[in-house]
Amino acid sequence: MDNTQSSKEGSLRDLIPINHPRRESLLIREKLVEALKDNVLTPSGLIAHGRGECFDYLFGEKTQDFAKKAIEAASATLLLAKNPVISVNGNMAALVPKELIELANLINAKLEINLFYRSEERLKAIKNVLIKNGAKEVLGVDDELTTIPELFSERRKVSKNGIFIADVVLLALEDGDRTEALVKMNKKVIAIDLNPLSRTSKAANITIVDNIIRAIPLMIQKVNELKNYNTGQLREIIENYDNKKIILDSLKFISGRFQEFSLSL
Ligand code: PTJ
Repeated sequence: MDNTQSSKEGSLRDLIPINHPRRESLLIREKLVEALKDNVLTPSGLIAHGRGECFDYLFGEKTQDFAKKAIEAASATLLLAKNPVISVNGNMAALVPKELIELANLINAKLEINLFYRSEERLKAIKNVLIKNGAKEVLGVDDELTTIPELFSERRKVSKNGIFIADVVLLALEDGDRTEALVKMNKKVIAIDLNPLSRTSKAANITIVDNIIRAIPLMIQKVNELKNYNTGQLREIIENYDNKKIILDSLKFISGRFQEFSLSL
């Protein structure tokens, strides 16, 4: 790509009118397009985002109660974890790099890059983004790797000191197989996924049906609120949490939205 072309594309953001009703959403798309040019995002990451946008539209682009409850249980789980790991992929690094690092610092979690479309180029680009945003250590790139049993995608490659020994793994925009494999390895999986029907959402121990753009900052807020709770109080939050009910609530919300739309016609 020559310089003229890239500077022309760089100004696409300026084409979005300030008062456009979908401005925020369009600016997020531009962020992803930039990340694609920098090799942080894989082309399929754009498609995955589009699927997410569709669900987010149904949720009114707001964090609904079922997500707030999951965020509370997730925050309590992360605070009680001995070896928490935040698994980072291209979309997460493109959209919430600073917030991921802030959350990792708060809960003393490791950051590990784990990609479906794994390549040396992307690993380096994503690591650079995390380091630029303040990460001290990023696993999954230059450290010793091992493999998750019974998993055949590139996501099977995990850090020996990270996901492999983690007791709690926070992940997002996942394809399902790895979540199922991690749960089989007795790890607690917290998944952020706007699609409550996905295999990831079904397999995770805690499913946050929300956009990572809102969910990660809300988790930072919640962890700050819960960090003074004692172990008993945190355990109580987790014991009272029912993931199946949360997913059902999100499905009920979607059907309610369809009814609302049809009544408004
Ligand atoms: O690991 P990488 O970077 O090589 O990229 C892998 C992708 C993201 C391409 C891969 O995991 C993939 O194809 O994902 P899927 O199967 O499309 O699943 C992505 C899920 O994330 C879908 O259920 C979307 O609804 C959901 N999603 C998309 N954008 C967001 C989201 N969930 C939360 N926040 C979002 N912003």
